[in-house]
Amino acid sequence: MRFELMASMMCADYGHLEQEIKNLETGGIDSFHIDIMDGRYVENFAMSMNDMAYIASAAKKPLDVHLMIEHPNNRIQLFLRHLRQGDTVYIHPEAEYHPSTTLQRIIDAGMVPGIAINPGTSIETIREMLRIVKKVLVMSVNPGNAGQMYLPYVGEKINKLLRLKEEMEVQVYWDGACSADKIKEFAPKGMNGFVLGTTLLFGKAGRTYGDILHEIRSYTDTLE
Ligand code: S6P
Ligand code: MG
Repeated sequence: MRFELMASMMCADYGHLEQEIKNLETGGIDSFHIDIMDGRYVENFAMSMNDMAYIASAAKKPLDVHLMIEHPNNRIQLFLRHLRQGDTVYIHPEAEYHPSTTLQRIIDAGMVPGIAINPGTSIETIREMLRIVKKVLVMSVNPGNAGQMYLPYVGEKINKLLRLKEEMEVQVYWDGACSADKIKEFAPKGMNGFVLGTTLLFGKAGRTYGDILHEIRSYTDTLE
């Protein structure tokens, strides 16, 4: 069963960022998840443009850029110019007056357009946008921090979205507190990928990224 694994780079060791990128790529990561925050849409400042630009220059695998910023349309070109064709950019629709305009700019620049939806955002409010985007990043924690608790009411929403994914031609990704149980439960239902942070991937002393990623991929081996 094929699903993508993305590394949440706000959880990486910034003292050895180049080595972290190499180790993740050697270990088999599929892409680098970049959490951009502005201290307004979310209270935190995690990563910013220079972090993203550095990772874009050092990584061979694609970037998966999660913009947690107000009015991304005002700043989108600043971000897009550092990215490569095929990288993904997610916006939060409630952070923009006209999200479809912003999504069109992402498409015009050759990037893959996505929306990130908060735990409290219902499918009904973003349903039309599913026709425009290729990917939906479902937040199972409120945006702003790594290391939070999974919010259980999100599970039913993900099930609903997975039932719509063929009709709407979207891919569905998990972001927040991603654990082994969640991958075992949702990968077989058609989830396309999972963002891995402190819960499963980072800060696991004595284990290589390769070992961890190999183990995660084996969760669904018996279900092939
Ligand atoms: C949260 C952010 C996420 C986190 C990820 C970390 O604002 O969008 O991408 O970095 O959730 O994973 P974990 O396992 O520490 O929750
Ligand atoms: Mg994220």
